[in-house]
Amino acid sequence: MYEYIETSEPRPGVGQVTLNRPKALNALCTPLITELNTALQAFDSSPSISAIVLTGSERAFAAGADIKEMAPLTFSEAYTNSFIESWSLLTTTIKKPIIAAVSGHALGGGCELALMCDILYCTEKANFGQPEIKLGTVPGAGGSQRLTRAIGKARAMELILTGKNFTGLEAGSWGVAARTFPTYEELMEGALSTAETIAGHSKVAVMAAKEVVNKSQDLALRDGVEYERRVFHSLFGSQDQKIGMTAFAEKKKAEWTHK
Ligand code: CO8
Repeated sequence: MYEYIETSEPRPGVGQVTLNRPKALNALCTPLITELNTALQAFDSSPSISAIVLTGSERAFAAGADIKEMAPLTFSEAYTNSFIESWSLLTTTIKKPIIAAVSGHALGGGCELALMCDILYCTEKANFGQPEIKLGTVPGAGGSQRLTRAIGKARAMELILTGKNFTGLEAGSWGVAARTFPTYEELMEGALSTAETIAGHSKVAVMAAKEVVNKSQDLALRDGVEYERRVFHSLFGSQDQKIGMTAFAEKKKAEWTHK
């Protein structure tokens, strides 16, 4: 069905998208991004899926946007065709949480794709970086903004101006990665098991939780707290809030209706 990605449902409630363009180290050509968006939208609207894992191979999560595709692009082509705008679907439209499981190279657009996800897990040896400066350009899919928010201006400026890479261990110690793992197998087990834990909760509450946490990146604190309270109030209208709190009071396991 797909040429550049694979999809599967490896655990109950969990959808997995695996970037699969091994000859180009999962370089993110436009058809790959189109397939990725289609797969993410399918999982987002599937009633049986509650959480998504996005991964690549052991060798490469993604080695960046496709340099060979970009090399001949002109300004007017990029501008009039809104080049890379479709990448932002992951951050604007998808309501279910996405866990990036990063092993190997996550460079340029690959690093940016991982940073767009809601939780980032990686191997200790993962190879992150924004090397665009070495290609005569700058990050174009949010790297200068998301990396800077994640690790602070001093480190982000140094990395983006030098084009130097950073390791998975550094990503963990700087707070880019929520967890790091010694091996690829442990990484995948960790990502799938976290996704399964999330999928065991009320889908309505999970989607609302993703929404409010992400708002903290866009809104001032006072507006964000107000936004959170509105969403919190609105969840009193869900069946799952009644089910969850009643089950606690009755010392029973909550049986979610996801409504
Ligand atoms: N684009 C296209 N092809 C690539 C890319 C890429 N980003 N990365 C690797 N490949 C290809 C290589 O050309 C090679 O193909 P071939 O066998 O036909 O020569 C194949 O993948 C294997 O690569 P290498 O032989 O180079 O493998 P190595 O193990 O020696 O090196 C590296 C691995 C270090 C990852 C190396 O391939 C490399 O430096 N790649 C480029 C990394 C990079 O600069 N990435 C940033 C790209 S710019 C970017 O992402 C801007 C984002 C802007 C927003 C998004 C816009 C869409």
